[in-house]
Amino acid sequence: MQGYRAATEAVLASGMILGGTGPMKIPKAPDTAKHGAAAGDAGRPLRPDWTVEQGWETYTQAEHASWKTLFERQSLLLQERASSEYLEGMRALPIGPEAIPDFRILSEVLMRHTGWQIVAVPGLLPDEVFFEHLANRRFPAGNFIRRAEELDYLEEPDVFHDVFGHVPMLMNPVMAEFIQAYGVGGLRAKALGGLPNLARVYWYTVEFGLVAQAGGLRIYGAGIASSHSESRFSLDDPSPNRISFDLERVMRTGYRIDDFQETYFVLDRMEDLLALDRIDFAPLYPRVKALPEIQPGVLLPTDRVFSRGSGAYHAGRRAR
Ligand code: HBI
Ligand code: FE
Repeated sequence: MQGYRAATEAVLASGMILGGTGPMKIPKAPDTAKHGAAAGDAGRPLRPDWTVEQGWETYTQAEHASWKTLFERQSLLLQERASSEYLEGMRALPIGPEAIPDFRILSEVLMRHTGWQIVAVPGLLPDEVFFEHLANRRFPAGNFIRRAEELDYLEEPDVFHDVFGHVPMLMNPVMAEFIQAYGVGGLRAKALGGLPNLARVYWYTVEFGLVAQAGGLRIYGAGIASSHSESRFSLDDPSPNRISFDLERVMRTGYRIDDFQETYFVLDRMEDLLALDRIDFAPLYPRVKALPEIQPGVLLPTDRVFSRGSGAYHAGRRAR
């Protein structure tokens, strides 16, 4: 995931669309899009919404084999670690080890359950293009799969991250609602200069969220669910903090783009995300900007702590 985080941050930091007031310019495909030249789509001109054909028929046996390896080792881990909503979504979907799923078939099932579709994209999208899709219940999924030599390293969100990580949660009505609201809110946040703060909410929920369930803490974030190492680290390692989700606290908290998170935010129940849809974020942006930023590893006296981290992992990384 490291590279994916860096790439996401690069899109955010590039400013190519942030703060622009003129007519919407569609930026050139980032250079990294060459990694997204999947399944026979290389060189095809981008559509204005950046979608491409998935090109399902042109995946190679080796690509399906990478999917199978990733699927099998991750399914095993998630049996005991993923939230009930994730596992339920996965059970109801035509996703298995045999082959990379066909987005047309996934979309049919998703559409019936929560009104979402999957559209194929070559890699990271500019924020406004990404938000526009989400606001219309289209989830952009990378159509390429990471190289077999790099099963643990990700330049950009690929089909395994997007489909294995995100799609099961899109079967959940709460998540279905929340991600659409994020798309709408994202378009607004840009105009208000609040995108960096709003992006933290997405990061610490949709990508790296934990939820408290009967058996203990469970994973619902796609960045964790699709990562072999982080699905263990986030739950089992003594190093990270695990604290209760609090909106303004999260909006003030930086995140790691290059490594495991130092702090994970825990929901008491998935339904708590729905409260965020009803909040007007506009007055929150100036308020959280006026308060000090919180470093990713720091605990506050006001935090409700599930587990206080030792910090050993990141301290070790800093010492090197
Ligand atoms: N594009 N394809 C894709 N996937 C993402 O998760 C993504 C993106 N573009 C921008 C982005 N994420 C984030 O920077 C926003 O959520 C802020
Ligand atoms: Fe993601």
